[in-house]
Amino acid sequence: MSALIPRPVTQVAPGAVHVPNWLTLEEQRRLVAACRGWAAGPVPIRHTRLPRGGVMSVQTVCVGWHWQPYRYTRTAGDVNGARVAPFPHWMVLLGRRAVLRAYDDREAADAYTPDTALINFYDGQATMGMHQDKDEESSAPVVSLTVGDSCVFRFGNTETRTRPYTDVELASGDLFVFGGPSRYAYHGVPKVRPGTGDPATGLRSGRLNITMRVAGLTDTWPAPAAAGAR
Ligand SMILES: O=C(O)CCC(=O)C(=O)O
Repeated sequence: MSALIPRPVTQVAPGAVHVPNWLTLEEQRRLVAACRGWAAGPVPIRHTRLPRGGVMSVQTVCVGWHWQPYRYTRTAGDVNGARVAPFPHWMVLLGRRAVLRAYDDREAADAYTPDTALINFYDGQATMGMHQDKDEESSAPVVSLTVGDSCVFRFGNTETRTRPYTDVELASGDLFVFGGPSRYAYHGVPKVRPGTGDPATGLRSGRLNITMRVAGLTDTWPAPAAAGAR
């Protein structure tokens, strides 16, 4: 029923834009297939352990750079020590298209070169608390894609994890970009709506979220993969 109600493109806050139904079904299928591959390795998808002993309810796998609280590395020392899968060029192009669609700014889109993505899988119970994405050295926008079940995406302000915030319904295929004055806004996912996804995406249940970012880091030399190989 809700698919019959058009959902307009909305600027949720300055620099924060929600574009419903941005990905085609075929693009969603390809993303699911790619994420399934990355979930298997070289660094398998896992529940991230937090420094104070907690475990995140979402499962996460990274490409390009590996995120662990609260830094990026090339190798996943907190999982299996392997180097993360490279960030594919097709995702750079997808990120540029996303920025162009959200901001209608060709220069900003052409300059956007994401080099890391966090791929989060939410089962029906998983949530994500309000937080800022601030482990990146770059303030380039974050591009967020949803595939599978819908969720409530809470988008707040840059000062506090509490109100004021806006609850946005993110559905399969939706794009959300936050940059500029909203780049460091607190955000989170208080609720996933089980059973709302279309199995034709290849995801039978749960929600997949892909956030592309610019880590803005440079490799140290020798690169981790080459270290010790003399
Ligand atoms: O799942 C989402 O939509 C948000 C994910 C997120 O906030 C993050 O990965 O930092």
